[in-house]
Amino acid sequence: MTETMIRTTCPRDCYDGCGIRVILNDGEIDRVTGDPEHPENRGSLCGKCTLAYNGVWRDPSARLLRPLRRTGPKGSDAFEEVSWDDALGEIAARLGGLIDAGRAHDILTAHYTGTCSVIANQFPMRFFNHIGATEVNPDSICNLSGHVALGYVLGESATGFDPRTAKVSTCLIIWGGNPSASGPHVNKHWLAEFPGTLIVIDPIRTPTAARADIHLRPYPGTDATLAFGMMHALKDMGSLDDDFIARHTVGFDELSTAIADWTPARAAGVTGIPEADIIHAAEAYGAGPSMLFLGQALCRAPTGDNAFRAAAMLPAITGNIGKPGTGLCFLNGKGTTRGLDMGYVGRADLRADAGQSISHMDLRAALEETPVDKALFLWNINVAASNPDQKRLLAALESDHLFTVVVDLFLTDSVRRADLVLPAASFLEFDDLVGSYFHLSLGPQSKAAEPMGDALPNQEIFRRLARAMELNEPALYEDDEQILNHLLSAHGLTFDELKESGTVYPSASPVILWEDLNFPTPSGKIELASTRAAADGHPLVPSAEPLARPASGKVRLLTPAGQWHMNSSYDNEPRIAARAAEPTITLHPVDAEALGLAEGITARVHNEAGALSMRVAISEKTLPGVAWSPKGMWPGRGRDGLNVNALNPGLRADMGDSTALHGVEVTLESLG
Ligand SMILES: Nc1nc2c(c(=O)[nH]1)N[C@H]1C(S)=C(S)[C@@H](COP(=O)(O)OP(=O)(O)OC[C@H]3O[C@@H](n4cnc5c(=O)[nH]c(N)nc54)[C@H](O)[C@@H]3O)O[C@H]1N2
Ligand SMILES: Nc1nc2c(c(=O)[nH]1)N[C@H]1C(S)=C(S)[C@@H](COP(=O)(O)OP(=O)(O)OC[C@H]3O[C@@H](n4cnc5c(=O)[nH]c(N)nc54)[C@H](O)[C@@H]3O)O[C@H]1N2
Ligand SMILES: [Mo]
Repeated sequence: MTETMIRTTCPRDCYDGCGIRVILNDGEIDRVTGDPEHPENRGSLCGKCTLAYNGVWRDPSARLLRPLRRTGPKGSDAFEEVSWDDALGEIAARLGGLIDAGRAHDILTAHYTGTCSVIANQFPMRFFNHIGATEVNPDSICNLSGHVALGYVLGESATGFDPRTAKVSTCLIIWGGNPSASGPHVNKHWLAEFPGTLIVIDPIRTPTAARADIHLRPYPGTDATLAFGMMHALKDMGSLDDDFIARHTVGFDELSTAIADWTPARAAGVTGIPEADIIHAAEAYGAGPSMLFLGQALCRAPTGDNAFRAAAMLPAITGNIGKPGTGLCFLNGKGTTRGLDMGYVGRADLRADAGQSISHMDLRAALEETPVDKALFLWNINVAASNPDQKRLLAALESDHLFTVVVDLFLTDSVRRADLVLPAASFLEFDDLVGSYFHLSLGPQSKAAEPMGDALPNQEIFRRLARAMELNEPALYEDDEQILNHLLSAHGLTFDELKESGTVYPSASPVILWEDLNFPTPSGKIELASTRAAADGHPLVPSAEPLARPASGKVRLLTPAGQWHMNSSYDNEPRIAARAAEPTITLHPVDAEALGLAEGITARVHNEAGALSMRVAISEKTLPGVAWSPKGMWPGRGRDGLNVNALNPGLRADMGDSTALHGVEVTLESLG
């Protein structure tokens, strides 16, 4: 046997962007492992990807291999195999009918980050832009509120810090993020090597929080108050950078007035964090150079944007931006921080008009609204598992009036409710380009095997659909190689060269982002007070006001990323499903006692959106009044045919019509 190796990159929705080695025996994939030469994962892959990529992702009995047409009621799993020509012909006829009737906007497309490789993630939008479909705003299911909030403060949200500059930093705050699950190699290497004081702000004692020098545990929704308490302390201890404030910010006077009332003692009363810890954290951050890592959970609350804006004031008033070892990072965009022409891939300009867009918070209602004979096209997403108001959404997806097409690798709960199912090729089966949204790297996604069965990469599916619809726009047919080389030309690279080298850093030495301190805000400065926010109906400066605590008898339910899933992906990997066999809710001992709930019993967890039966676990890793149950289970595997999103009524954040799922409140009762 001859062993060969192909270098590729993990395209999951994860901070890491790991380097992968695919080991082949006589040309067949033998195993998928971490690349020892990759600077960030250094030879290992996380547990979940190791299991899935060497399990269900390469298991033909689990993968969708052929296009399928529904033959029984929606949700009954009655499908027959059909040819690509027949499947695409039927889809073309249905979509064409709506377009000819002047109803292109009744074709809804929802997609997100099932794969984050550039072409498979964006190219299909050329098709939907060209036909004038309604796009369900992708970020509204995840973090749109954070983008809007940072937009007011900095002018844009996808330029953070280069993690490589951490070497000279003396303090790092991770606020509302849990890399131990959401970026396992960021946690394992980058955080472990961080030279300064680590502060984690999270109600839950996650493994990342457990390794912190200072773990601040605010009651969820009180983060803005904490930020104000810290700003007050920074001012008291003389740690504000007056020169930086004068030259590079606007609105300090307004902010200063708001800070004056919020002594650390008062903030302690609201957040539940001891006053001394707030002062201690402010001291460490104020000493600097300091970094701020804004996790995505911080913006997922009914007052999340306000919290996001408030937290983003810290670097501005202490001058911790634009210098080595400083900055604030939400996400690093591939266009903003690596010069890739991302607009070229999805081509928003192919839209004849401004185009319609709705929020994921409104998807269920849009499907229920008349006219009900809409078309829904899902790709890179599993709305049946990930979206709010799950019970009603599943019912809406089962309507016979709706024409649904789903592109996926597996028979998910969304696929089970489709009229036509199109099998997608996996990342091991086609070439593409991957860029981490944390590290400033670019890696090749390299084809290591032929697509399984008749599966096709997303981009090829939409080229063929365009052909079936006889669309004339040449951009709908551009091939991958041309797109990849266009993108990489910014760095004088070809895709073949990238495949040869594996992951590269377009800039060999650490980059100081925002070094010129020119911000694309109306004032060109950091806007502590934002007239644009005010014009949009938001406060001029963020407010310290917390989100009200749940009424007595209720607890706040947090459902963040878990270690063994990737959103809902991997729940069909048997070795992962075995670890999360039962939906479990973790309560603080104080709540468990008050509610009369013992470890291991089943509780009915409910609110206005729905009800679930869940196993009770009891632990001090949560706070009193806070329940914890990571996302990820497929609803069809749950006892009630539902997962935690049955408990989310579709709460909205205070900006961007974006999800506020960490604002959910529930009541629990023992089922014995
Ligand atoms: N309760 C709760 N709900 C949440 C969240 C939470 O924290 N708590 N988080 C929210 C967030 S942040 C997000 S981003 C969303 C994510 O939610 P989704 O975007 O629904 O993510 P996944 O559940 O991973 O579904 C992605 C699907 O894409 C498929 N896929 C993978 N590769 C490909 C490919 O190449 N082509 C195609 N066509 N399909 C592919 C996978 O098999 C999978 O079924 O969930 C949101 N929902
Ligand atoms: N293993 C794994 N990795 C993933 C994902 C996954 O599902 N599984 N999902 C990916 C996606 S789509 C995303 S968007 C990212 C998200 O990853 P992160 O940015 O890490 O965000 P979350 O996992 O939602 O939540 C992180 C932490 O915020 C805390 N938190 C919740 N509410 C509050 C609050 O009000 N205040 C504060 N201070 N903290 C709060 C939670 O307890 C949790 O520990 O992860 C990505 N990586
Ligand atoms: Mo996300």
